This record gives sequence, structure tokens and C-alpha cells, in this order.
Amino acid sequence: MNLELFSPSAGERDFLGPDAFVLRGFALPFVGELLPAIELLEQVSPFRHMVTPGGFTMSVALTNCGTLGWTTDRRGYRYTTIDPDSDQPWPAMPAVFARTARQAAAAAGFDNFEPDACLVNRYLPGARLSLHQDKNERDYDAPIVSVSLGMSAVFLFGGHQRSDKTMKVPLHHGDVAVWGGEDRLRYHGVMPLKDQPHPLLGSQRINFTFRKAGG
Ligand code: MD3
Ligand code: FE
Repeated sequence: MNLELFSPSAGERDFLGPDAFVLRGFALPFVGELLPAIELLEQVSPFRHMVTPGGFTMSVALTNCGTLGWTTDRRGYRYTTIDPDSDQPWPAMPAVFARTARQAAAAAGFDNFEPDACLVNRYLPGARLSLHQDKNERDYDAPIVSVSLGMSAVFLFGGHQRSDKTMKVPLHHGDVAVWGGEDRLRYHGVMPLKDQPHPLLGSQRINFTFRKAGG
């Protein structure tokens, strides 16, 4: 199976903004270790569809690992140390997750990235993420690192206002996005996922976003 086929631009680097980069195929060497780690994670804290404060059920299913996990319900968005479904702490961040995030951050010029939160999103065909900013973290100085696996998605990269024009950026299996600095608070989202099954993951896309959420 030729995985490069699904990461046509492995090794390239796209500049989305002064402090926003896509490192094409950066996670490919880690995939063999990342996938079993996801399977263990979802046995303890399964993917679930959360409800937004506005009362909408998210089409993206999510889980978390690390000290802090991102959650939403009718009361709002927040980070918690406890998985509200299991009433247990979120699973620890697997070493391979932390290593991938740290190396990608360093490759993009953000040294010593120590994420305390990893939000894992699962997209099935049709799932989307509407334009939003990531602003529930305490420290906007740390970058965010995101790893895409499985089916390709079209990422929408906007500006500092919701109404700003967006740029469409394809994200493929193994791509890693890193954004910080002046790009940290840009609006972004994901277009409805097309069903183009991936040889390893089938009809799904998994995205991890690593953040420094606490103090
Ligand atoms: C933001 N996840 O969970 S991360 C999220 O693919 C989230 O699941 C998306 O947004 C996902 O909050 C997208 C990818 C990304 C890449 C580059 C960015 C987000 C970015 C550049 C600037 C701001
Ligand atoms: Fe986001």
C-alpha cells in the first residue's frame, strides 16, 4: 500500500500566515504508534457527540487525553480534568502524542512545547466544524499543533474577524499544522467531510489538537 499517495506533498511546508504552518506528512513516521494509542484511548474515554451552549449536537465526535480535556454542554465551553462521561480523569497523554507535538512545534520554530491537553476529533462523512476561534486556553503564547490522519479534509483558514475572507487548505493523512503568535486567534473551521475512504482508516478522519490549556 503506497501511503505517499495519500500525502502527495510529504516533506513540503506551507505558510498560511506569519506564524502558521502546515508541515506536510510530518506525522507519517509516527502513524504506526499513533493508531494503537488512539485505540487504547477510545476504550477508556470513547468518542462522543457533545452539545454546544446554543443547543446543537456537534457532528464531530470527540474525546481527550492529557491533564485537561475540552468539553462543551449547555452551560458553555471549558477545560476539565474529569471526563464527564466516565467521571474519571481523562487518560494520560501517550508519550508518542507528546513527542509528535513537540517535534512538530520545534520544526515550526516553537521550542519546548509542552501541551497539557489533547483534543481528539473524529469526523465521519458529512461532519464539519463551523468557523470558530480557539480561545478557551489560558495562555495564548503557546502554539497549537494539529495532526490529521485518515481521510483528507478541506480546512478553512480565516482572519481575526468571523466575516474575514477564508482560504481553503487541504489537509491530508500525516499533515501537521502549527499555529501561534499573531495567527493564534484566527478563525478557522473544516468543510463537510467527503467520503473518500482512506486505506488505513476507512471512512473517517481523526484530528488531534495539542494545546497548552492551563497555567
Ligand atoms: C487554527 N480542529 O478542534 S485544527 C478544533 O481539523 C479544530 O479538527 C480542526 O479547529 C480539525 O478546535 C482544525 C487545524 C488548524 C490548522 C491551522 C490553523 C487550525 C488552525 C491555523 C490557525 C488557526
Ligand atoms: Fe479550532
